[in-house]
Amino acid sequence: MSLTNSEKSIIVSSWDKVSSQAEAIGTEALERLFLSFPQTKTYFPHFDLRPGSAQVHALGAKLAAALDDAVKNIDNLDGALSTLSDLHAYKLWVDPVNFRLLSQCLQVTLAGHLLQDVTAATQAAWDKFLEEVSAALTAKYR
Ligand code: HNI
Repeated sequence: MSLTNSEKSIIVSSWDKVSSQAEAIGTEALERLFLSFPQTKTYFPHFDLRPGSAQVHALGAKLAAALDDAVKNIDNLDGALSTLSDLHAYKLWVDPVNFRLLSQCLQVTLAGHLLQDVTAATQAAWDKFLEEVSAALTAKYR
């Protein structure tokens, strides 16, 4: 189901509050992913996955930049994420179930940065937004 205008404005305003910490958010979310769901590490045999890894930090920064771009193009997620969608489907072959796991880690991480700005409505909007982002990134599998 697509995002309502009110959900879109919640995403834009809450991201605005933490976007200066975007790199840290991306990195922390990946660290949580590898710690909580170790099976996801199989996609990164070529990475140093230890805490504090420069490679994880670099990918976290790219992940955050992609999210920033998605927030800025919230009305055209498919278009904004098309290149990344090709990458994940045709080159990386990431199983779509993993997107749900990363979305959960991103939500916990975001909550740790938004703190008192997290309401039930914020949480629900991010859950839906990340589902839409994941759908755009996995659309090419079908
Ligand atoms: Ni993902 C590379 C964004 C989910 C495994 N991924 C990227 C890059 C971005 C990115 C940006 C860097 C592309 C480049 O260098 O041009 N990935 C995203 C986003 C999501 C996501 C926005 C979901 C919200 N990726 C996942 C998931 C997995 C995943 C769920 C697997 C568990 N991604 C990868 C791998 C790479 C990658 C593997 C390549 C890393 C490398 O540098 O070799």
